[in-house]
Amino acid sequence: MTFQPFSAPDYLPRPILAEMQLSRLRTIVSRAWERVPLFRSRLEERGLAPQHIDSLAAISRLPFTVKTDLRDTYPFGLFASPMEEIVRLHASSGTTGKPIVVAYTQEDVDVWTSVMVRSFAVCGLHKGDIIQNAYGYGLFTGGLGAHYGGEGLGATVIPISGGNTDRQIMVMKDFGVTAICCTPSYFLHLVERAAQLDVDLRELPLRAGVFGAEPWTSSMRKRIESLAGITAFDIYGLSEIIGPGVAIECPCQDGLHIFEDHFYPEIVHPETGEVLPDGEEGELVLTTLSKFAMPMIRYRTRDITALIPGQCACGRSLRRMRRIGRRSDDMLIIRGVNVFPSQVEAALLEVEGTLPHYQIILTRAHGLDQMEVQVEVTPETFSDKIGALEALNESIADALEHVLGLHVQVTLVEPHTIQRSEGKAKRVIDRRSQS
Ligand code: DLL
Repeated sequence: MTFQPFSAPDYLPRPILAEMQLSRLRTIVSRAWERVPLFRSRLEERGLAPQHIDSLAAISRLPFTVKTDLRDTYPFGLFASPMEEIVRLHASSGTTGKPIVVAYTQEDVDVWTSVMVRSFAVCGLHKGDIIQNAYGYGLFTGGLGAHYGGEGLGATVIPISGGNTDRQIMVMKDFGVTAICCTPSYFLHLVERAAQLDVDLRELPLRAGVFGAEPWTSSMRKRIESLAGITAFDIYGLSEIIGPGVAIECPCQDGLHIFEDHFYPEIVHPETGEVLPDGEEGELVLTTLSKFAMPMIRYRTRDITALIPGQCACGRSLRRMRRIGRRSDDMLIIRGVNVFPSQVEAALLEVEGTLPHYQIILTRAHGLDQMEVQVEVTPETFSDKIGALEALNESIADALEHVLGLHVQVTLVEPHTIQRSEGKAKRVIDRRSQS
């Protein structure tokens, strides 16, 4: 593989990288202090000011930022740039009906593009590659993030977005696609559909997949790689930090390299918040070192991982994290869409004739996550005519689709059929690993 100049920061000697991180950290803390009232007041409560950040270790004195901070300041309360300097907004689902909103200046979009370019380069992609971008375009960061990265690399990008699997397969075949980006579960679905259509992906020029936005396992990777004859790379990111491009797997497939020149990682104990040493599993906390429009300081991702000690065999100096297997909160990721059980509850409360007893059942069919919502109806409704029940079913499905942005199967059940719990209700039954 030829060395790409834009990949140079991947190989910075650690002391130089640390110097760069500290100088960027100081700038970003000062910026947040000057421009984000919530951050300033939290610092003041602790008797801290930007000048106290005199070493990288001092970061652990700074307060955490959590998802509810974004919700509580919805939509623009954490912005550190005036709207005239903001060139892009994205959004992702929160725990209530309102999404969380994230902002980018032109410089931020350029940083995002550069980390995506570097991510693709790590996966061995280059000018001349034809990238089928099947991440959703829109408020979700996957589509545009991968799009700009692919173009920035000089590759040819096909902005096909998600869905319409038969067309995806036709395009992949007819356009000579060499790399694809989408969620791993969607790709597995695509592989299975291709088999039904008698298309053998192993005979196509496709050689790499850049998969992320949801947890997946190494057994899923093996399956994908052998069925499609490709190398499958794990890409990680989140809207609050930038989108995809926070970390990427290299061909050693032994953890994801974090772009530490832009994102400073820590692992903390999910309950106590205490910083844990390398190798220990905990919650990933990220600080953006270069984002202007919306600096995120010590953001609690809720993603559980560990920083891997030692250097990678690929020679990059960037530290690695283990792939994300789970989250510490209850956020579900269904076909790449973030879903919170509380959103389902909120939607059901709006529909008359239902009881607040429901259960979410997750299964996997043909590689795709399926979500069924079982809802108890009131005894009055249950004794109604079939037509009335059908109408109710439809209005629940519509309400859920409106809130979640996802079509789910709704099953109405008799009162008292859903098991009650003495403690917390078990809202989610996840059978995905059994299917
Ligand atoms: O999912 C950004 C993204 C797009 C990443 C495309 C990779 C590819 P959000 O919608 O804000 O952003 O969701 C972020 O998704 O906190 C993780 O829980 C989960 N997630 C993202 N990538 C991975 C991954 C995008 N590779 C949330 N493995 C994160 C496991 C992932 N979970």
